[in-house]
Amino acid sequence: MGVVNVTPDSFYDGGVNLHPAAAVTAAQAMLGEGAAIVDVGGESTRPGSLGVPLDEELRRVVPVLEHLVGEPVSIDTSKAEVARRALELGAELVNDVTALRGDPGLAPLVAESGAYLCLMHMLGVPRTMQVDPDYADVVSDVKAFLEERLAFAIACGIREQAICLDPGIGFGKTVEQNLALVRRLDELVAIGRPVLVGFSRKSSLGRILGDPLATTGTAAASVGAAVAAFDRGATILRAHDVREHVEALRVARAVAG
Ligand code: HH2
Repeated sequence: MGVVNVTPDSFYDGGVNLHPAAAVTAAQAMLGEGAAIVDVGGESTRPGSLGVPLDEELRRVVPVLEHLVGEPVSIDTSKAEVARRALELGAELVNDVTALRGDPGLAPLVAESGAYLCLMHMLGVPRTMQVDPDYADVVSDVKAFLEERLAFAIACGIREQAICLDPGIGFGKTVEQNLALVRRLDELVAIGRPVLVGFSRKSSLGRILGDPLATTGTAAASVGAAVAAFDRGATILRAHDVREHVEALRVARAVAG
């Protein structure tokens, strides 16, 4: 899954794809490099972010989606109205970092449209989520949350077969908590739905490599995390550097047989 942030302030690619033409070119390049789908987002959810109003999010993503009609697209939003416009324009998957806790209009929309859905774990809200995140056991807590959200989505009429789950790397987690979620990913895979992991460029990678104040990580570090997640059962890897991830994952898959 290639990442296309149509934002001025995303933690890694903020501003790069704010112009619709740049975002479309980036998305097409990612698909050409082997991404199975591109995840288009108009709101940063980086630590400390405040969110954007509906009209601004629509203004950012709709022109991009209009140019990607016919391509495999995911919409990274927690707003039902943004998802509705994206689905009208052919998006196949709704990637909701609030796991249906944000906008009450989102679940019925996804149910009615038959779209795919990603349910992600986040502790708290982006503005404060990195302030001393605390769990009894991070993996068990995330697993219980994802099981509850999966049951909720199914109760809302969303097809179980259309749902994937995501531990939400960096969303209210320390470096060690992020690592534990990948190390013990098999416990989340055991829920029985495909697992998506998005470690790409996140600050934990830079911190593991020795910079305690890092806000991002290198492409090589991202690939290392993606391959580790793949080895433990992740089947969707959300990545900014698509070519590098596709090449590494092809080899990892060949080794796995
Ligand atoms: N991470 C980000 C955004 N959306 N969605 C899922 N399902 N999983 C993730 O790990 C995930 C996500 C944050 O990364 P990015 O989009 O690059 O940054 P920003 O939120 O600053 O735009």
